[in-house]
Amino acid sequence: TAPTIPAYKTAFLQACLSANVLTFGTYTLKSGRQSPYFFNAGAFHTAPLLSAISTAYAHTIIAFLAENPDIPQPDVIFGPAYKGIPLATTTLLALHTLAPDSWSRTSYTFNRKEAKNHGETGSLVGSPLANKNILVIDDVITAGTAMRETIELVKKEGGRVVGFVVAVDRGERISEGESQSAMGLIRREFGVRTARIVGLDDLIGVVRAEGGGLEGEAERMERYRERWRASD
Ligand code: OMP
Repeated sequence: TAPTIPAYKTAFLQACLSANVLTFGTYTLKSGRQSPYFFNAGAFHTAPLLSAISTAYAHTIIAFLAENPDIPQPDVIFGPAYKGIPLATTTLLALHTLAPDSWSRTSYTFNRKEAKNHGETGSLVGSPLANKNILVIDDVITAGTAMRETIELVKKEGGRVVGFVVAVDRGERISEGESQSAMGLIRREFGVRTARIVGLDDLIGVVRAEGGGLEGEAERMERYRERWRASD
């Protein structure tokens, strides 16, 4: 029998397609790669879409902590600016709705892109991170540059990164000459456990299932996957 896909994951994938969160064309990525698809977390800007993505993060986080019982309960959900800001705040609310007893003392935090030097100062909004257990959430991981900056920022503020959860793991090699994935690098180099709502295989699956003129897009995604697929 085929493994059952959890309802939250199906709802998330459907939302990606119906709201044009997942788009097709020729995109130049932050890493300079040319991709036939793009995942834009900024397109989750209505209440039903925010609900779909935050519920999916919350279920993914709860399963991740259940599978890794030695990970301490996070004190803070950290979402890097800008796209991580609504993701961290709504995910914290969704966690609290699903399991209020476990999440009523957890905070959210995000960084400012520009440090502020009047009023309350500093580069963070939300809970301080010093000596806290921090669960980082981010939208997409490709070559891992954004992830590295975020982990370094949390460490600089004195926080302990206890997990890293992304909505979309593109499953790509960190560079042309390397076979490991950016998520693999987080686990090995930083010793941080990781989880994802979906990977590229899930995205291709939903595009294939949609049929209706998206066959060409699915094929281009499959060719891209062959070109950039990481070993783990
Ligand atoms: P890396 O820093 O190479 O891992 O790229 C991840 C970042 O690229 C994300 O945080 C996004 O800002 C952006 N991005 C997307 O938003 N969606 C994509 O599908 C691909 C990228 C990207 O540029 O790789």
